[in-house]
Amino acid sequence: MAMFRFFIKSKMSALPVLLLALALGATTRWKRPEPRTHVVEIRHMKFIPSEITIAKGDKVVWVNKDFFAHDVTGKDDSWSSKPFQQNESWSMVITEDLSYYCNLHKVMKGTIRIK
Ligand SMILES: [Cu+2]
Repeated sequence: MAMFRFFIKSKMSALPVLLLALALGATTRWKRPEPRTHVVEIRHMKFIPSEITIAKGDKVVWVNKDFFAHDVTGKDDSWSSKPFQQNESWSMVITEDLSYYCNLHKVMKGTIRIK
């Protein structure tokens, strides 16, 4: 009888442990995916693509494919890359919606949106 009672007891206490394990497993599975890297090419005086939508914390890499320097500057001038040359790149981790342009060629514009 004592054996039987022990069996019931241990069965009961296994349930919360099982639920906890399931909950932990679910938390791990549903946590944010790893940050991704997105490439924006600079080619023929354009940012390509000029508009992208990404996840918060993703990185954007601008790669200059023109024969001359460009930069990436925030629309409000609060941040800027240095000018970078052909086949050079510059990157930034994005945490908010941004509009930017090239301060060397002000017609060049781009937008990043957080989804
Ligand atoms: Cu430029």
